[in-house]
Order: sequence, then C-alpha cells, then structure tokens
Amino acid sequence: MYFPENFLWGGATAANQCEGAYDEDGKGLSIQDVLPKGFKVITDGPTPDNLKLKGIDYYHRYKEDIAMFAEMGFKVYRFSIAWSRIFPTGEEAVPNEAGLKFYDAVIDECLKYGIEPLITISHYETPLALAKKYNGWSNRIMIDLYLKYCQVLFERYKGKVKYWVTFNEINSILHQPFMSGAILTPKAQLSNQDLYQAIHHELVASARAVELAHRIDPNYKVGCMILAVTIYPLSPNPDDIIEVMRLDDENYLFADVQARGAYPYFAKRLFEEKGVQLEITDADREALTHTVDFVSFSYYSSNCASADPTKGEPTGSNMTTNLKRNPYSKVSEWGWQIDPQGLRYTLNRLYARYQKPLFIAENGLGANDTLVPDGKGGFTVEDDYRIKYMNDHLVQVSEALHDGVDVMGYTAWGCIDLISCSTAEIKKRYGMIYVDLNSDGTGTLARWRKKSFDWYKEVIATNGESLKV
Ligand code: BGP
Repeated sequence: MYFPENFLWGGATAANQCEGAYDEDGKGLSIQDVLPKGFKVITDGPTPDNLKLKGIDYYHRYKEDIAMFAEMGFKVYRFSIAWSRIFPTGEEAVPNEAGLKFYDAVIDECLKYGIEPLITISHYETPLALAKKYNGWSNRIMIDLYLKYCQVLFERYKGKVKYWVTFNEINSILHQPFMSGAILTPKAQLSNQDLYQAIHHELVASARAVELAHRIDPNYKVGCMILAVTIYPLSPNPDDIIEVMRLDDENYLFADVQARGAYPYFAKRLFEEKGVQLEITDADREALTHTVDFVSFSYYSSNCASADPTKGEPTGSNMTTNLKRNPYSKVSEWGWQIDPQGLRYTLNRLYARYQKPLFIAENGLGANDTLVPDGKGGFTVEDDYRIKYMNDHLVQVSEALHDGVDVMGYTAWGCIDLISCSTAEIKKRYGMIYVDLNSDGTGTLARWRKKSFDWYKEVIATNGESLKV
C-alpha cells in the first residue's frame, strides 16, 4: 500500500445529522429543522417526525463518541459547526457564547487525543431566518453575514484548529437549492439567473473566507468541498461524450473558481446558453483570486449519462438528476452505484485539473444493519458489506497515491450512525459505531462497536497495510 506516514485517517459527521438539541443553549432554527424527510418536504416549523431534532444526542454524548473515535486511532475528525448555534438568526451583532462553548469543548476533546479537527463551516444548516428573510444565498447580504460568522470562528480557534472547509458540497445547489443554498423559491420556479447569482455569492464568500483565514492565521489550511458526481458516458456515442463533458463542466465550475481564482474558460458559453448575466463587481473578481489550499470532495458512487434522456435506466442517486445505471456496477440498498475504481479515477481527474492536495472528506456505504449479541454481554453488527466497501475504496486510494496523486487524508462518512441527509432516516447507517435509535425515535441511544470498528482500527494502526487487494 502507498499511504504516506502522515496520511490523515479519520471520520466525518455534520452537526445537523448528529447533535440533536435543536433548541438548546440559545440555538436558532436551521433549515434542517424544517426538513423532516430529507430535502423533499419543507415544513413551517419543527415537527415531531424530524429525527434530526434529537439526532443521536451527540450534543450531550460527544465525549463518549470522540473517545471511541480516538480508540479507532483517528488522526483527524471532520465535523461541522451549526451556524445557528453561533448566530441564531444569522444577524445578531454578538455571537452566542453558549454555542461557542460547546464547540470549544468538542475541539478540546479532539486535541486531548491528538485528533486534528477539520471543520466544515457550513454543512446544509444555514439559519432558517436567513432563508425566510433573504431567500438565502440569492441575496448578496449573505456574503457579509457568512464572513461575520467565519471571523468569529477563525479568531476563536486560532492555534487550535488547522483545517477548514468553507461549504459542504457547494455544487449540490444545482440540485437542491434549499438545502444547499437556503433558497426557498421552489426549484422549478428558480431561474438560472437567480441560481447562478446565488452560486456567485457563495463563491465570493468562500474566497473571502480563505483570505480572512490566512490573514488571521497564516497556518490555516482552507479547502473547498464538492460533491464529486463522477459520470461516465452511457455509450461511446460522441453525443454522450459531449454530454458528460457538459455535465462535468457544470459540476467542476465551482472548484475551478475556488482552486484557480477565476471563472473557467467555458463559463462564458455556459452562462450565455443558460441566459445568465452575473452581477460581478471588481471587488468580487479580486476576492476570487484567493484560492483554496486543498480540494476536498465526497465520493459515494459513479453514474452514467446520455445525450438522449430516453436511453438507459435511471439511477437511485437522489442528489443529482437524470443520471443512468451502469450495467457494470453493483448498487447499494438505496440504489447508489458502487464503483471503487471510480474513486481512483476521480482522484486522478481532480488532481490533473487542480494540482492541489486532495482530501476525501466523505465516503462510505449506507446500509441496513442488524444488531446481534457480541458474546460478551453487549451487541455488535457483522457488517462485512461495509468492510468490503471501505476496503475496496481505500485500495483505490492507495492506487491513486501510487499514480502520484497528492491525497492528504480520508474521513469515512458517518463514522458513527447518524440521520441521513437525503431521506432523514436512521436506518440508512454508515457508522462503524452503531447507535441504538429506531425509525420512530425510540431506542436507548447506546453506542455499540460494529465489526468494522476493529477493522478500521487495524487499517489505521497499520497505515493501510492490512487492506486486502
Ligand atoms: C452527502 C452529505 C452528507 C451525507 C452523505 C450521505 O451528500 O454531505 O451530509 O449525509 O451525503 O448521504 P445520505 O445521508 O443521504 O445517505
């Protein structure tokens, strides 16, 4: 295996999917508090069927959970800060001290075990008030509100935190404008003009955050984070090849700006064809030149695309639209195609495009787990399917490292079971730690080590040597 000595092994979570305590210690509502079914339904306010309101009670159990991450040997732990814990409506002049104290404690707990925190500043959890008042990122005012929030974090955690990510899966706004961009206008009614102007605001905010972080602490490393929608042509028909090129351009435009400092060459035609005329100021252009230190991404699956929408079988992937099944790929219980080699391919493509260190911020298998006695008076899950998924993907990470790609680290998504993002279920589990929580909200919330817990512990301890080719 080709993992470097300093490879950052770890796991990842997001505040809204694990913390719970949605109204404690002064937290304001976030957009997730009105999404009880994932991104499909928006309610007027919090409803009892929203599992995220209580989450896995990480807010009160983070010490126990981080101790288990340490037991697995994590070098890094990626988590997000809930913006609405710090600025409940996004517009307060002074941050909420109780919210900050919680993250002080989480960070200190990580540092106690020598775990490097990697913080996502905005992970699908914009304060709801900003969605209601401004229609989220479609309004330019969001840039300043976001930077005010960033400034608090960068100043407070100087010397403690090194790695930051500005926006989770920034390109997912193309598919989920509310969850990703806090835009309340229904997608079908959202014009390309408004969508791309919102994207522009996020890109400027991200770049200005990079500049601000470096100004506050030159040791900060700030990354972008994209949903790596890896797409293969459904057939060798040149029409399909061009369709994939077009979809790739739409997806990579985000990281192109964040990693290279300006809109890419193809943006002019893309905007013309979409009828978009961006309002870009000179100050925006200058801001965009502040590029990220690394490029991070989530990778779960690959898909196919065809120029002819009637061709091929639709995939179960619900973050994206009109993608097709690959007859060579297996699928997860949720219909997500499984393609470990696609991760090697993605790493190589991104590295060729950006020549910046890459970080795999999310990867994993969402599956139904069955709790069984562990023979020692407790419980476990025999999750060989998860071990296989992770093993095969990590082998491909090693291949990419051998190819010469600079990969900084890997954080397994949902290292502890948490509420799913796209469907808000608990039964879609990714963790190496089982949480005793049922779909109806009942359960003891006890934590149990799955078989993958010991497996991952060994992978980390051997720096990947225990992986099976
Ligand atoms: C990504 C999100 C995560 C996460 C993951 C798995 O898109 O960044 O928040 O949950 O997908 O998706 P799901 O939970 O829907 O299975």
